[in-house]
Amino acid sequence: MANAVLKVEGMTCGHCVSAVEKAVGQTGAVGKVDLASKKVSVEYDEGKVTIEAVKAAIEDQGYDVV
Ligand code: 9UX
Repeated sequence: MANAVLKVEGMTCGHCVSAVEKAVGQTGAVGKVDLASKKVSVEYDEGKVTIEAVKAAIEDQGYDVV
C-alpha cells in the first residue's frame, strides 16, 4: 500500500468532507480528510489505483488539489 497526503482547497463543511472521502473511496483508495489543515490522507494500492485518478476524482467534485 502507498500513502499520499494531498492539500485540497474548497472544503469548508462536514458535507465537503463526506463528498471528498466518498469520491476517493469510489476510486478504490481510502481517503481521510482533516478539515482544519485541508489535508487528505490517501492510502491506496498502487497496482489498482493511481494517485492521479484520486486527484481527478476529488477535482470532479469541484475541489482543487493544490
Ligand atoms: Mo458544505 Mo462543501 O454546505 O462544498 S458541502 S460547504
